[in-house]
Amino acid sequence: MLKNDTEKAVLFLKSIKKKKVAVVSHDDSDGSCSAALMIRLLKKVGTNNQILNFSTRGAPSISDELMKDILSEKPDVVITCDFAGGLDKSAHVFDGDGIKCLMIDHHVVPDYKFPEGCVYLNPQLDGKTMPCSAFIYDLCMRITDFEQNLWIAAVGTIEDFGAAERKDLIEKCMKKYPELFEKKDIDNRKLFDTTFGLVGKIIGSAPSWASYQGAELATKVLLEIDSPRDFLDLKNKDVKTLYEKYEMINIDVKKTVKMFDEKSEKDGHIRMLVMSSEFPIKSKVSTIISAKDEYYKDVIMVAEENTKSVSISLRNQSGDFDLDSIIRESLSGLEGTGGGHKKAAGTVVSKKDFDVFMERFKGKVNG
Ligand SMILES: [Mn+2]
Repeated sequence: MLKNDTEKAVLFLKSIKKKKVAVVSHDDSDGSCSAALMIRLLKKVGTNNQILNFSTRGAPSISDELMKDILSEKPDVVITCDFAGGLDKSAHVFDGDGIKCLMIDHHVVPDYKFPEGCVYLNPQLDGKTMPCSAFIYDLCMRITDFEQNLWIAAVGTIEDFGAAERKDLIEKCMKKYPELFEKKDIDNRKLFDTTFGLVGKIIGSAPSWASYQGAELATKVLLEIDSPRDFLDLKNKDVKTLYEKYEMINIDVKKTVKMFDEKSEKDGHIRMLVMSSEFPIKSKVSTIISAKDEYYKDVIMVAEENTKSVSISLRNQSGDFDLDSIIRESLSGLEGTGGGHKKAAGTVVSKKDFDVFMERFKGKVNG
């Protein structure tokens, strides 16, 4: 049985000195914020460390290619943040190379078999759900005075739809930067539309135009800038680039959301649109759609056809359906991968198995 050993994690982090550290994070906002917090902690409490950031590459796991790139840097320590796929397998690879591992995630905990000595933390092991950046912020606060980085945790929390889970953190951030919150409302959907919410939107759009390198740039920016006010004045060259691209992608996202309103097909509780864009905007689009009142109870599916597969982003805001398990069950024996959270998940299914997958999925949702 896995258990959270926070003390062990604290000791692990405090003992990193004169080491080469690879921080590997999910290629989304919560991942970039988690990595930035982790690196800021290591810079504050560590001495003479060399720290690298790697982002996952389209899948929430360490792909063979990414593993090769990490190992070629010969790190002493690897810290993973905010992704769950095959974590224990990756840990065994690192362990075999004599690399020490700390793995922090907040997704559903699979039946992991970690090597001895690998430290794994997940709020779900304590029966709690919250974004990874909020969880990492708490961990950092146990180690040092870390409050100046609260805004980064708040950005990741809002982007991961976790405001209700971490009301305390968001309210503190509101008190610190009152002028950036036009509405003092804890409703996550309203938080997106505040000036503060724009920071996360800009950070979150980076992987859409530059995939994992975009996520790595987002982390870099969060290390260069010390407050949301400095971020939003766009004086930093990288932030300016991020902002200009964000605006471009936003046009495509708005178009697709409108298309969903007009052209999506309804089948029982399911509402689906097949879209196409030069940017990977599916999950952004499905998040926006599921936040609308009229789709609250629906299972939203935003799909895109690739050469050999169909990839789908799924949302169910009401929580009536456990998307993570419905997807996993529907994929059983088929060529495809997928999963995520109860209310937000994704899958990539081989074209030859797509019809079978959809039939099973509809059966489970519509009964
Ligand atoms: Mn994430």
